Amino acid sequence: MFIKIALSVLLCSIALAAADTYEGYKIYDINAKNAFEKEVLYQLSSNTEYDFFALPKTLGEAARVMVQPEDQVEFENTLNKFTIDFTVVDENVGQTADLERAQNSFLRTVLDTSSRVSFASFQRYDDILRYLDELAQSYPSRVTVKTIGKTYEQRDLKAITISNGDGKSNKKVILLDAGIHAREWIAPAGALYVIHQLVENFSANSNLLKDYDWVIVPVANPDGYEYTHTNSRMWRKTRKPASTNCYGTDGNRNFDFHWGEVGASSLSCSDTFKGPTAFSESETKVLRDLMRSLTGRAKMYLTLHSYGNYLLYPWGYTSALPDTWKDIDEVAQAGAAAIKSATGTKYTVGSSTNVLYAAAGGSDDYAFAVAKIPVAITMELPAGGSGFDPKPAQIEPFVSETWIGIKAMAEKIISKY
Ligand code: 0X9
Ligand code: ZN
Repeated sequence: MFIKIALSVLLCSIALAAADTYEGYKIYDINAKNAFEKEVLYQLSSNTEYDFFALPKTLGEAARVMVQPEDQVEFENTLNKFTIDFTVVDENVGQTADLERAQNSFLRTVLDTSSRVSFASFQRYDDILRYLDELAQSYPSRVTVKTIGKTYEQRDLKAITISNGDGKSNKKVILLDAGIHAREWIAPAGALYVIHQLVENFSANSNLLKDYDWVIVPVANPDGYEYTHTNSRMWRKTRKPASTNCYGTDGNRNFDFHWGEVGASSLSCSDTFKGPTAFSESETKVLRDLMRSLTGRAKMYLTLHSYGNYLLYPWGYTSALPDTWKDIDEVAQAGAAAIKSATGTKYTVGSSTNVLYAAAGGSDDYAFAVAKIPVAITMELPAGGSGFDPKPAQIEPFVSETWIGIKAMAEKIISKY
């Protein structure tokens, strides 16, 4: 009896350790050839053990899913049974994550320390806060950094406000955040690049700051972000315990607008757990309060995620469109067109439900419907590596391309509002 319990405790802790390290996890690309095969994938995606990174609606675009070792045989058998084609794009996610972690920390220590921020490696949360504080010190007339709240693990959540220093208050605002989802590392890097451009390349971008201030939260889920650096590369949620066995809530299912109605899980272990109540997480409460404090002034809310090259707008909870969808679409189309003509990269533009999937409780729907910000857009940056892990050398090209799109959207906003 004792041996049996000890053995099951041991197996359970091995499984938990593997979950953290992703030892033996595989990532599959699956090409559904027809509607039936797509339907099989939709059915599989309701199994919370399968982590679907991408499940595009369009036929011809591959789905991508991460599967733990103990489920791989059954998973492959199911695909084989229906003759659905798949390829393994990562044979061992744990090994890849270890290698990439070592490469990234090596690059962080050896690369150019002459400039204030580097886009040659992914930054830790401390580095990011240090950069914000340095900017506030060096450009006191144009930059203020405020602690807007605390995370569950008591980290400071910070927002940087960037102005042109003309001393005028209560200007219109562009509100931007990134990193609601911990593993989407390119998103905070993109927000840092926006900050870098607006502050350190002010003269080239002063048109974006004439009648508008920018308020930016570059890492909206710092506990999760740090956890992906130290423990578990593919972590998505916050870090507050959600039940005896499971941690974290999906911040982008936790906002109180049609909360939990669709595309969100009630299971605390799921990656899309909606939380025990709406705004159960201090991180989402802080974003809520920031949005609401800017009602009337904020004309655009832009939230950076990855991946898939999408510019998404409300609604995420229904396939219906808001009355003013054409105004939002015009802004998003301007971003997509600017990127297309600069680099050739294609972004898909549309409502979340119609081009991606229905998921209620997102920050974009809340910003639009409750905080009354007339343009709310989720920008899904490009995939790198197996999706969430661009190579360090890809950061600069990705974030400078993203900036081209953001700048074009901001210019459109400035001309319209
Ligand atoms: O599912 C999400 O939260 C977003 N995609 S991600 O791959 N970054 O997780 C899309 C959110 C779109 N907005 C809403 N559904 N409200
Ligand atoms: Zn995301």
